[in-house]
Amino acid sequence: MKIAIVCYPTFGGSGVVATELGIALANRGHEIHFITYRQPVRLELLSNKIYFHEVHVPEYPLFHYQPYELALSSKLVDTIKLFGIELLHVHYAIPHAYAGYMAQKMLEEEGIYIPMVTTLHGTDITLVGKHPFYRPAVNFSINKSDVVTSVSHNLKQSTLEWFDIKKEIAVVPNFIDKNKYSTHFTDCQRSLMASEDERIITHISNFRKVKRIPDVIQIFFKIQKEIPAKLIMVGEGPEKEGAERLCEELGISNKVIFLGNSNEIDRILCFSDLFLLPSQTESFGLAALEAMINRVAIISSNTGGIPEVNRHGITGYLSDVGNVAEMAENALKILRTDETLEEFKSNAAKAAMDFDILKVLPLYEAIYEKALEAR
Ligand code: GMT
Repeated sequence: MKIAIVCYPTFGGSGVVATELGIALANRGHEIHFITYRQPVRLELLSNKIYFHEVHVPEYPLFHYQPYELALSSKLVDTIKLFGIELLHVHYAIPHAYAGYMAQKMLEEEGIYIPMVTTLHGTDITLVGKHPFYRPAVNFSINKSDVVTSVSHNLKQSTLEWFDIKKEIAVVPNFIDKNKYSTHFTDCQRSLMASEDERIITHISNFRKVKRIPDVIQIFFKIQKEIPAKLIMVGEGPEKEGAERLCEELGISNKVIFLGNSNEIDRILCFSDLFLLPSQTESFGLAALEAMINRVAIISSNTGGIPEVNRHGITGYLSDVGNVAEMAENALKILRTDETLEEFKSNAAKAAMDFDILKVLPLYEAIYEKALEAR
């Protein structure tokens, strides 16, 4: 199949899923065309099966806001025609599903019919999409998609609650490619980060408010009072500066390492013992799944789709949002002895295999085939 994928090219989970999906589909022989404003961060190699088409938005002083949707839908029309693309898969409803629908309509004028699959990722529904300013457009473009998928049962439920959806929503969970993580980092460079007796705790995100970064710091503050430990913070975002200040105030700056954005998540996770994800909401929690496949136990909130990934008492523990005291206690339960830690680590890696790419990819392929037949 010739498939166009539209996504955000940044470090966010939806962009990562879209990129990994495209690469995996290309490995199975499909021709993949990424169409977005920058080359996706996890897309390193282009080939005769993987193309990248950049959307340019010319600056014009008349425009207070540059019209990205317009440029994207025009680019979709041109690229779909030029390469004979058969199917469009957009990740994140805003504005991708909206622009995709416009492209479909323009192509129809020329007798070209191309189905659109829309994958909902979370914040496009739970935070941004349901805002009254966007709701009608999001509602419209979801209903106009040929197929709608959601990355968790919880997100499907939220979408049905907040929008007036007339379409069936298929749940296709996020996935993990074990081969990408089969640990070839034997010494894991653990010694660069911590001493032998210290546990390594990690948090990876885009440092937005929804991630509850101060909770991450407070949980760690309680942990390090009881056992030797280091905290590694990976990512960039608006809450980072405040987090650095909080570490200083709490007197733990020497135990917290802020690494910034990284393309080498697996190198970092390979020496991590515990992953903290105390988010306010999380449609799935891809970062937790990536930690799990790297044998890292999870302490998380019990919100959104996280309980579909992290299993209480098995791969880690879940607590109510904001309950940092319980999260720290549970973390200590896992971290105190090598035996318990090892058990949680190995459970996490096993459970992550439920989301093996080999199980999930055929679900998308079946959806594509059905969408093509229906057009
Ligand atoms: O977590 C973010 O803020 C980024 C966001 C995105 O759209 O890139 O992530 C969402 O999609 C991921 C991939 O499906 C999910 O794993 C995240 O849980 C979801 N984030 C939220 O729901 C907050």
